[in-house]
Amino acid sequence: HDRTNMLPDRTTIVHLFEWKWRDIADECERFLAPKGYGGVQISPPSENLIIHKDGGRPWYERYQVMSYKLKTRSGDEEDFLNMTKRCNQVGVRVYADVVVNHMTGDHPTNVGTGGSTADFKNYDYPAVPYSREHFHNPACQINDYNNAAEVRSCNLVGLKDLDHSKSYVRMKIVEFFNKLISLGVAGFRVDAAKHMWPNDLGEIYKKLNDLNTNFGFAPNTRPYIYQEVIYYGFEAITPSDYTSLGDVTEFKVGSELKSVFRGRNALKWLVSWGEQWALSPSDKALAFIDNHDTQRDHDVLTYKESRPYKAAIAFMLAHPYGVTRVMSSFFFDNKEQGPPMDSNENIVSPSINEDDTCGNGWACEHRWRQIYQMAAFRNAVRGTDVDQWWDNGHNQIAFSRGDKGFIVFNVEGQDLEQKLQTGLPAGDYCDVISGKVNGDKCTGLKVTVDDKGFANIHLPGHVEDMHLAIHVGKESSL
Ligand code: QV4
Ligand code: CA
Repeated sequence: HDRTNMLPDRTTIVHLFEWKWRDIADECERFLAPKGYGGVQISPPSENLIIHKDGGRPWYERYQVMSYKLKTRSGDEEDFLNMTKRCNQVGVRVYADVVVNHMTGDHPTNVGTGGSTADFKNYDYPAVPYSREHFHNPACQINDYNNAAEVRSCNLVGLKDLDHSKSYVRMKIVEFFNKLISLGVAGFRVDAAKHMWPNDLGEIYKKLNDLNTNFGFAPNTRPYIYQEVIYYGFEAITPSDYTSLGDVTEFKVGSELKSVFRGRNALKWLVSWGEQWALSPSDKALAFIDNHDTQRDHDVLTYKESRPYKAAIAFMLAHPYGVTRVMSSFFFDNKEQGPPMDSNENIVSPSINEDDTCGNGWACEHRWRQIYQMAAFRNAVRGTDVDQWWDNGHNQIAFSRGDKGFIVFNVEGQDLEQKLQTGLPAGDYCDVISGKVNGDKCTGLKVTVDDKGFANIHLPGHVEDMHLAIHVGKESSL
């Protein structure tokens, strides 16, 4: 077992953004486990403020906390337990998004998804309970990200900022985390970690229970903690302030690979991908291409730009750097738009199409063949290093992962036509990007590796995907 608490042959977390707990349970059984995904990051399970805007329910209401009751539009505590039981049963771990830096902002209505109310002007949240003394006082707003104290002790976009130096506040948060541990989670995504003092977080983490052995965890297993610390350089607070406490989200993975796969930075430079690109240490990093914030607010690759997006995800999953997370979205035009809902404002479940994709407004990137088969690639090559690096000096590269897998990218208009050393045992392999092994038939490109490990690779410049990938376990001569 590694620090993530995933099964030893699994590697990748899917963020099922705004999914309902019952749907996640179904998805663990029918798709995530069979395809080899290792975990799922869920939306915040704590009761949130109901917000109506432009006739809808903006997704961000879930980041305005009314109480630590487990009642949201994703489900209640019974649904939560149903999810953790069924997901863990099939070996898929659950990571909860925990929002504990703050409660809500000021708002004209004050009812939560669990029926709790609050008096915002008086900082009164009776369902926790929290009152004025539990928040930073006097209140201030974050304006200057070069001022660490302001970033940590003032309000983030008007959200009332908890004072974690208070032992009572820490205790309430520890109770909340331990409740989730008792219900079978494997770890936490700590929202807005940058806005909390590392020492206070350390005190909280120390008091967390070991994971619940009733859900298949070994005795003495610690929760996997990855902390949201946005950093692109040039700020007072750095991810390294938090790496002694747990992992950190590495936002530069998405920003750097965006430039590369849009053709604005040569692929050959990826030979030194990792810490040499000023990324956090690999054994402390949660790597991802986009998340629910950056897909709305930043110029990153998303499902909307699918060709380079799939290639960037493939590179991330093929490379040993970090713990990897894949985003799974609902379609949106307006950045505040919440998940698909019915006339009673209940979230609508994704429907599942014949070809594995989703309907009802869900993008389900994790179900795209080019993505889920790369999660399986990562599982197959785990424990190996990057080897057999090849590049054409520009935007065509290839590398192996030991003798387990081999991947090629062509981000140039020109065709790639090369005899390359794959590092793989001789055989006929089925490209997991252009197709898949169906019975004993390969529906995509076939790549024949000779007994010296060489293969003739032909990757045209303008085909559907800019990459191809083969790995052991996916051989097929038909
Ligand atoms: C508004 C004004 C403020 C004003 C305030 C007064 O903009 O200037 O002070 O009213 O009350 C929503 C609105 C925001 C509004 C705020 C308070 O968008 O306009 O402020 O509510 O009512 C999500 C959204 C936010 C949203 C928030 C709460 O992204 O827009 O704010 O939820 O609903 C930094 C942080 C990083 C953070 C990132 C977004 O370092 O930690 O910003 N990322 C995480 C989550 C993110 C979430 C939060 C943190 C907050 O990933 O989704 O914010 O929990 O980079
Ligand atoms: Ca804070």
